[in-house]
Amino acid sequence: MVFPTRSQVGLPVVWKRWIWKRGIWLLGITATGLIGPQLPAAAGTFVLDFEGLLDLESVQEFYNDGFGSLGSLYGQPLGVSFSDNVIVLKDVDAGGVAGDFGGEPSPDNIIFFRDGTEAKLNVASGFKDGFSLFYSAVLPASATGVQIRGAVQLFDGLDGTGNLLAQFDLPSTPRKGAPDPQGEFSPFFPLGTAFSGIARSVVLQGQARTVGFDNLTFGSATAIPGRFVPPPQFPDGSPLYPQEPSTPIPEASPLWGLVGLGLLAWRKGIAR
Ligand SMILES: [Ca+2]
Ligand SMILES: [Ca+2]
Ligand SMILES: [Ca+2]
Repeated sequence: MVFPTRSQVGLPVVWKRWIWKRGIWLLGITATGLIGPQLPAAAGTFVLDFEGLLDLESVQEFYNDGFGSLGSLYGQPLGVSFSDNVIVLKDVDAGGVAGDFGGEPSPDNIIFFRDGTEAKLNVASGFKDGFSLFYSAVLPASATGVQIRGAVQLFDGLDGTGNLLAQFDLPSTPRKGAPDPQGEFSPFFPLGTAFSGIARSVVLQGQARTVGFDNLTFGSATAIPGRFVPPPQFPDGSPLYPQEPSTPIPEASPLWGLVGLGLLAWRKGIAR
C-alpha cells in the first residue's frame, strides 16, 4: 500500500495515515490481550514425588519456585507451598537416617509431619477435579483391627479456610509388607477424591509421625505412582503429563524379614 503525502492531501489525511499505521499496532496489542496466553485458573494434573529434596528437609517453597529448608531447588513453579512441619524422610535402604518405610510409589523420599495434628498445603492458583495420594499409617504393634489414623480435607480458601469441598479418612494400613528390604510403614496405598469447584488448600490431619505420604496428585482422584517429570512450561490445562516408570524394587528376603521382626518391638514411629 502507498500512502499519499501530506502535500497531496492535507492534514486530515495525515491523521488517517497516522491512525492506519498506529491503529494496526494498537489493534495487535488489544487482540493479544484478548486471545493471547492466559494463566490457567487451575493447573493440569501434576504429582509431587518429593525426590530431589534432602533427608529431613522441610519442603516449604520447594514446589513454589523457591527453596526447601536446606536449600534444595526444584526449579518448576508448580505453585504449592507447605507448612513448616512437613518434613522429607529418605528411606534407610537408600541411605536415609530415619526413614522406616517401604514400597513408596516413588523411591526414595516421602513426607510426614513432624509435630502438631495437621499440615497445610496452599495452592494459590487453585486446582480442580480431584486430589489423591499414597499413604502408609500403621498401628502400634500391639493394636489389632483397623482404626482411622487421619484425614485429608480440601478447602476453597487458603490455609484450610473457606468451604470444605471434599474429605476422606485414612484407615490404618498393614505393616511390613513387600517389596522393600525393610520398613515398618510398608507398603503405601492410594486414596483420593473427586470434587467440584476450585480448591486452594489441602489439610492433612492425624497424629504427628504416624502417617507417611507420597505422590500427592493434584487434579486427579486416582493417585499416580512413579517419578513425575514436569513439563517444560507450566501446564495450561492439559490433562496429564508423562510419567517415568517406577524403578523395580527387589523383593524382601527371608533374612531381612527376621531382622525386621526383631526391630518390630522397639520401633514406634515412622521416624525413629
Ligand atoms: Ca524404598
Ligand atoms: Ca525401606
Ligand atoms: Ca517419593
